[in-house]
Amino acid sequence: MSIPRSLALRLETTWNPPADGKEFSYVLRLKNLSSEQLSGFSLCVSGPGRVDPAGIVEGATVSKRLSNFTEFQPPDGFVLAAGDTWTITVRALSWQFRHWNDGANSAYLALPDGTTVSLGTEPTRTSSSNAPLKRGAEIYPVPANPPVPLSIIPWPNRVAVSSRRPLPAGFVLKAIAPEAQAAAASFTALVEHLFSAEGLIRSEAEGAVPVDLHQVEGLGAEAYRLAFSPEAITVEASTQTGFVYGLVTIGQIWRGARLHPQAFYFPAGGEIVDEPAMGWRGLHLDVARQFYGTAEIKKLMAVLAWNKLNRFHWHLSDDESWRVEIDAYPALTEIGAWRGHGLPLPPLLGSSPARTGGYYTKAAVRDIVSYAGGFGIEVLPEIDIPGHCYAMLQAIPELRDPNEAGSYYSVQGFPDNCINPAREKTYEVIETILSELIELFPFKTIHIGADEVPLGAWSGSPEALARLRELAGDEIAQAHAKRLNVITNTHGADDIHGSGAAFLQAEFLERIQAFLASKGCVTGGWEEAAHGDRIDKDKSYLCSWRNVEVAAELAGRGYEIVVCPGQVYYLDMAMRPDWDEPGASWAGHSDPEKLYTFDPVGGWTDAQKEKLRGIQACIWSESMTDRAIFDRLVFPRLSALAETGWTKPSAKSWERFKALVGTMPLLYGLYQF
Ligand code: TNX
Repeated sequence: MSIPRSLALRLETTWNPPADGKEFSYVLRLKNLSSEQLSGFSLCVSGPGRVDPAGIVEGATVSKRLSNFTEFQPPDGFVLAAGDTWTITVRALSWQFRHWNDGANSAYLALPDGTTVSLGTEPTRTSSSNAPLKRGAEIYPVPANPPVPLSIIPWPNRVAVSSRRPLPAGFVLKAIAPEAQAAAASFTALVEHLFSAEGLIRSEAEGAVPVDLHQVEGLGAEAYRLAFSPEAITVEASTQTGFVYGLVTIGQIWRGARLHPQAFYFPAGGEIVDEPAMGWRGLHLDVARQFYGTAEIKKLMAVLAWNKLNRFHWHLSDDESWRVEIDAYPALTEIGAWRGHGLPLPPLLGSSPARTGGYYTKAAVRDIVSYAGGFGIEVLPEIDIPGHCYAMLQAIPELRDPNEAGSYYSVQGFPDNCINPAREKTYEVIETILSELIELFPFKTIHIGADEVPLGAWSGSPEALARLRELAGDEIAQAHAKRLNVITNTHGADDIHGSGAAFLQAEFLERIQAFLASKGCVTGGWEEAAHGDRIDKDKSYLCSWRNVEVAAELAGRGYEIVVCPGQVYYLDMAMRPDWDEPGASWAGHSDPEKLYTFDPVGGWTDAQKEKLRGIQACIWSESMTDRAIFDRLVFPRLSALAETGWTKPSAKSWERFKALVGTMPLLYGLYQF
C-alpha cells in the first residue's frame, strides 16, 4: 500500500443525461496528480444522489452502501500510477440527476488501517450545460418607482398614510404596559441581531423619534394599528406579539426609506391597520440531514419574525441523525448526532470522514424557544416516528424485534429504519422521550412524523406479524409477510394505504397520540398519519405535502390541515429546472413567482376551508450542502410564503412583492454574483 503524502488527489464527477437513445451515465474520475503511485485504497463518496443497489457499476465494485454513502473498491491489485485517472461509470441511480449539487460533494480514500485521506471535490458537471453554477440568493433590485412608496412585507390589510417626512434618525420606544415593555425589549434585540449597525433603535440624544406603545382592548392577538404624525408614532396592540408586528412594520418602512430613498419614504400622517389572514404561518427546518448551530437557529428566528411568521416546526430526528439531548437515553446523541468514517452513521449528504454533526442541549433548546417566543413564534419539535428512525435504532437497538429477519428499504435507501410498533419497549422509550420534550416546548404541540413508512416495514418481524394478525386478520398478515426483502418505492415513497404496514402504523399512532393528549398536547403528523383514521381529529393536525388535492380530501374528512405541498412549498426544490440551479427536483420546481401566486386552498369547498390551519414552507436539508445554497433556495421564497399567509388574497400583488423583497434579510447574507 502506498498513499502519496501530497494531497494532489482530486475527484471529478460528470453527469451525462440520456441522449440519442443512449442511457444516462454518472462518471467519477479519481485523478492522481501527485508523483507517487497509489494502491490499497477504496473510494468513499456521499452527496444527495444515490447509487442504486440494482445498478451497473463499471470500473469498480460497490463494497458498502448506506443511502447516499457509497464505497467503491478498485479491481484486485489495482495501482493508480502518478498522473493517472481511475474512472468509475455508474449506470444505475435511484433517480436521475437534474442539478449541480446532485452528485458527490464529499469524497475520501479509506485505507485498510482505518485512516482516511480527504479529496478535493468539484461540483458535478454535466455534458449538457456549461453555465456558471448558481449559489447565493438571487438579487431582486429595488426599482426607482416601485408600485407602492412604503417597503412592507407582508403587505398590511389597510395602508392609509398621507404626507411624507424627513427620515427619522431612529426610534426610541416608550412603553408602560408589561406586554408593551416586553415587546420593546424583544424588538430591540431583534434589530440588534439583524441590523446591528443601522441604529434603528437609538436615544433622543441621537435624534430618535418617539414611538408610543399603547395597549388597547379589542384588537386580535396578532393585530396592530399604527398612527403617524410629524412628531411621533403610536402603536396600538393588545398583546406583545401585536406590538412586535407593529414595530416590525415601522422598522421595515424606515429601512426601505433609508436604504432606497429614491424609491420609498417615511410617512408623516395617516394610519396602518393590520392583522393576518391565517393563524399558522410556518417554517419547517430539517436539522437532521445537516446540522445548524444554535446561533444559526436564533438568527433564523429573527428572520421569521421580520416576515411575521409565527410557527417553527423543528425536525429534530431522521434516519441521518438525532439532534436533541434526552436525559434518559444519552446514546441518542452520543451515537445518533455524529457521522464519520467508521461510525455507526457514515458520512452522508456531503459530510466529511472526520466526526461531524452536533445536537441541541436542553439549555440551547430553552434559549431558542424563549428567544422565538419573544417574537410570537411558537416552536414545535418533530420526532419522526415510526419511520425515518435509522439513527435512533443505532442508539437504541431494542426498538427492533430481535428476531426480525430480512430487510426492507426506505425511499431514501435506509434499511430497516422503522421502530417496531408491536413492542412494549417502543412505547416505553417513546413516551419517555416525549415526556422530556413536553417539558421543553411550552406550545404543547408535538409533531410525530409518520411519513414514508416503507410498504415492507416489519414484514420480517414475528412480533409485528403476530400483532397484525390480531389487528387485521390472517390474510393481511400473510400478505404482509410476503413483502419481506421485496424492494418497493423505486418511484418515490410507497403509498401504504390499506397495507399491513398501514395497520401497524395506525395503531401505533393512535396510542402515541392518546399519550400526548393525556399530557395536554396536540399531535402533529405528516399526511400519512391519517391512514386508518385512528388519530383524534380534534387533538391533531396534519401537514399535507403530496399535493393540494390530498390536502382538500383530508380537510373534507375532518382533519385540520397545514398546507405545504412539495411542488411549491418545499424550499429544497430547485427554483428552476436548469442544471446550474441547486436543489432537488423530485416534487418539481417552484420559482418565487410560482410560490407567491400559488393558492393554497385552490379548489377547496367552504366546508374544507374551515379545516385550514394555515400554511408552511418546508426546508429539507439534503440539498443544503453549503450555506450559499441555503440562501439561494430559501430567499426570497420564504417571504413569498409569508405574504401568502398574512395578506388577503385580493391584496396580493407579485409586482409589488418583487419590487420590495430586495429589502428583506437573508440568513447568511450570501448573494449570487
Ligand atoms: C420527503 S415529504 C420527506 C423527507 C425528505 C423530503 C425531501 C416528507 C414528509 N418526507 O424525508 O427530506 O422529501 O424533499
